[in-house]
Amino acid sequence: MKIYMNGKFCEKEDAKVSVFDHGLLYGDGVFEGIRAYNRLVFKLKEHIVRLYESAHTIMLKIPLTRDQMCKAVVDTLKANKLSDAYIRLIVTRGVGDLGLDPRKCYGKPTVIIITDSVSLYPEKLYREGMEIITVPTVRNLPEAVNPQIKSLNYLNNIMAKMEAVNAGYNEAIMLNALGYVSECTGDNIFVVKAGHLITPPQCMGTLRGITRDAVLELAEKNKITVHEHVITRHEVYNSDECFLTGTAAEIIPVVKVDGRAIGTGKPGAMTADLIKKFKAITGKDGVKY
Ligand code: PXG
Repeated sequence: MKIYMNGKFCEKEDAKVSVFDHGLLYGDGVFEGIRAYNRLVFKLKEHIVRLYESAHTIMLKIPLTRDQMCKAVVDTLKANKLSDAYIRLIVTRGVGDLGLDPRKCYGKPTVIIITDSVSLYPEKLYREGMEIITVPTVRNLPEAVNPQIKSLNYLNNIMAKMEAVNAGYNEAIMLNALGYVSECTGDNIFVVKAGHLITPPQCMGTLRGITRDAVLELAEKNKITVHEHVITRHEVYNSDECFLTGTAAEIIPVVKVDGRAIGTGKPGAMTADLIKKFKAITGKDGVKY
């Protein structure tokens, strides 16, 4: 396996960062998770835009232009001869000293690109739907660490993930500090009610997921009415269908939330249709390599 590290390729065993890297010391950095299907990188430009926007907010100057970064992603896929892959793009503040001060990193961020196989939820969950719960850990306040920043500091989500796993579930709903549904630990959430598609807006502390955007685009093309508005657990429990979206998970049906069956308790028709339509675009849209 060839890993891209600061402009060079190295073997997995040699792909190491310094113990003084502020990505390790403080989670000071940003990342993206991207997919390639059949030699097409899905929504590459959108992921690169989100990466650079996250970096801009934390005042991290990435030492490559956006075009150079796209090329580095493609070069890494080619070097690994992968036609289908999960791509992890990481940019840290770089090597500094033991203080917080990012100026000590001397403007030399660490850029890493890892390409690997994707780890999906078990196939059975896509067929039968998954059961999720709401967990106590709430989403970060936008005025503290804004959830739009895809930063290397994922403790908020990891705490929520642990609560889900400890209770025997794969994924969990995180509420925001006001108690409204925000998203899941690594996926966005949608519900279907009376033929309309509903998902929480970004102001709920919801990451603007690339898969979420792709589903909204698909809905628009297929004349499905979409509402981005506040939802409570009550709306989720009483929805006709529910599903999650994410780069790794794609679209996965949810059939039970906090012990309440959603709709018929089976994956819904609109969810199945969107899964089909989503699969069709991943096989044909994207940056070719
Ligand atoms: N919300 C959060 C908090 C995420 O981290 C998504 C939604 C989905 O966004 P995209 O753009 O992928 O449609 C994410 C991204 C994991 C894992 O191991 C998940 C993500 C990132 C890194 C790891 O579950 N999800």
